[in-house]
Amino acid sequence: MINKKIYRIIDANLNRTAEGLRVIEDLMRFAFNRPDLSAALRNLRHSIRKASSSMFDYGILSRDSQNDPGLAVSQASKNDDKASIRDLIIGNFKRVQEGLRCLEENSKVVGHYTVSKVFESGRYESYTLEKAIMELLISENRRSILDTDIYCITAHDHSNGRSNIDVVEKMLRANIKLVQYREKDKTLLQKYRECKEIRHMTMDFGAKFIVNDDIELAVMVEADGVHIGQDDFPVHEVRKIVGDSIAIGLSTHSPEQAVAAVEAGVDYIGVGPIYKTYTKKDVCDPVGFDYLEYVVANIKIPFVAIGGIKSHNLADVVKRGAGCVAMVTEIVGADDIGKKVEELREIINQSITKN
Ligand code: 3NM
Repeated sequence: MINKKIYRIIDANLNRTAEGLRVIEDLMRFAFNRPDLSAALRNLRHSIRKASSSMFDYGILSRDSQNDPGLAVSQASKNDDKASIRDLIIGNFKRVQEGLRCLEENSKVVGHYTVSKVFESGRYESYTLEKAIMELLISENRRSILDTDIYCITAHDHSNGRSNIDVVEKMLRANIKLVQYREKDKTLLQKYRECKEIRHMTMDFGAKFIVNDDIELAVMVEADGVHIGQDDFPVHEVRKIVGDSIAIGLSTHSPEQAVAAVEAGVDYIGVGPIYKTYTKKDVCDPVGFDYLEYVVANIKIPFVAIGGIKSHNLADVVKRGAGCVAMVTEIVGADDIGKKVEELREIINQSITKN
């Protein structure tokens, strides 16, 4: 006689496992554009279906969905509320792993010992996939640092006598969501103190904070990112110090440097100088639109256009595909930073719609 109670559990967990895998599989396929991970999840789903085919009929015949007390419990509970894609992925991996464990244990009871081993190896495979996908999410989160229109950078010398703190506060009040601290001529202690304060301010306003050049300072003040140049330490060494959650940005000035930056694993690149700039010492001649257009067409990681960008030429840069634009003097040197940001945003919005 078949053990209906156990087969009912097997049926429920086959569905739980396959459905959980399908949710993550579709996210990898449609939201993350990762056919490799989507295929790995699909293969796992199929291998479980195939291995369990001999139990499938008994499982369905033992099903009694109408009288499953689990539905009423689930409908009445908010434990499965998902606030983000990350929650969705974590929740569904747990569902898959719990499902596979139930399958593994229960299939032994009904004499399917060999099949139980397939469920066990599937569970281990799901742990590996979970790790790969969590790494992907962490890297996507770092890259999302440029998901904004204007990237503001400090420069005390160009701020009309105002302090960096004063300038940053005005930026944040203008709804700027990304600020880089860049100061070449201050002591480490001065920089540390200013960065500490700016970190608190950016947190309060829900903005991201990047520290220029100084890797240790970025770690100390728990910045969201560090921005380095071509002559700074190699990216893999910087990664060792900043860990997995801090984004690394790198200034680039040519297609070769862009390709190398992607290979080195940076999270975003600076593309410039688009126009002549006097703000950065020792920077190369303007790279113009050729390099910007190359990046738009060929580089798959986020980028920010920089160098000599002002109200009068901003539209040309945006129309050529720059989704995020960095400006130093145009913003820190403005008499009214709030008004300047508003004006720049209007230009950006008009240029995007006219694209
Ligand atoms: N990096 P402004 S150009 C900090 O091309 C910086 O990598 C550049 O200042 C690069 O907006 C630059 O005042 C200075 O021209 C940009």
